[in-house]
Amino acid sequence: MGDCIHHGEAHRLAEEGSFAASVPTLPVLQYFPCRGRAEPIRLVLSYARQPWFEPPPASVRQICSIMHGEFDGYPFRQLPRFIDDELNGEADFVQSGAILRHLGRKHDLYGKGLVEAGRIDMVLDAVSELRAKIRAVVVERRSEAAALQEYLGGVMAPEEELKGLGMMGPGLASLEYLLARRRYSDGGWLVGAGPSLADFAAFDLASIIGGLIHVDLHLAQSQLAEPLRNRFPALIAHHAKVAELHGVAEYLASDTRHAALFAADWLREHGAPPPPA
Ligand SMILES: N[C@@H](CCC(=O)N[C@@H](CS)C(=O)NCC(=O)O)C(=O)O
Repeated sequence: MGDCIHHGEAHRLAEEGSFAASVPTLPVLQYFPCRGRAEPIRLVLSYARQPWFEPPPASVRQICSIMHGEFDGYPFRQLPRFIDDELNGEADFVQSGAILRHLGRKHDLYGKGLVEAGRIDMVLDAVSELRAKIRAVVVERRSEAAALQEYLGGVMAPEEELKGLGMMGPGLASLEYLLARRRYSDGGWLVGAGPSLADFAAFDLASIIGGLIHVDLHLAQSQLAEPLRNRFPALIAHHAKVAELHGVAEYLASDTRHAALFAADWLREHGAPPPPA
């Protein structure tokens, strides 16, 4: 598929060999060496057969230091940042949702017409809220038993139970409902006749919760995997369908995919050097 996929021990670096020559023509994705908020972006790039470049971890530490002391390129002081290789360098974005939507518009993954685009936005925002809920369990509450139980009884409650709960916002049953009832798609996708941004975002969420692709299962993920499979069969089938897409399947099987789930883990371990004086 291209330079974003490699098989071997180390990731290739900008400074090395023939890859160096190709870097100026590749879009750059600045992020931590983990899946995190960049993963749906990587999935979309893979599906679009668009190779990309990611700075190596040592450079990411430097980038963190710059981003904390410099608004230029980092107006909101966080990653991911995505610099497209086209559009005269004007397409230089932060905010994971903005980057994803840019790629959706560019690669025709944002539905057909205003109605589908609006539905895709609905799903993207709901997935973003659901992502915050699993992150709170795994990162903030360190997968403690009480947090997992609350999550299983709330966010992971089956449809009929969820309807009777006081929990605010979406549960996984909300996505299950859209898929199982073919609410916005007859083709097994979330919205429309083919894959869209909504599918890549939902795929990533299910991967986080169920540890469905990699073997690097955190305790939390392994405890949630079984109920995920039993309670949300349409979401599981959808996950398998996205995993089989050309480009995506190659990316998932490659060494390019980071094992770590959340940026917070990397940041805790490696931190950032202080901003330049
Ligand atoms: N709303 C932003 C949030 C970005 C965000 O939370 N970035 C975190 C990593 S996932 C970060 O850069 N943390 C390092 C820091 O704040 O210094 C987005 O979606 O891009």
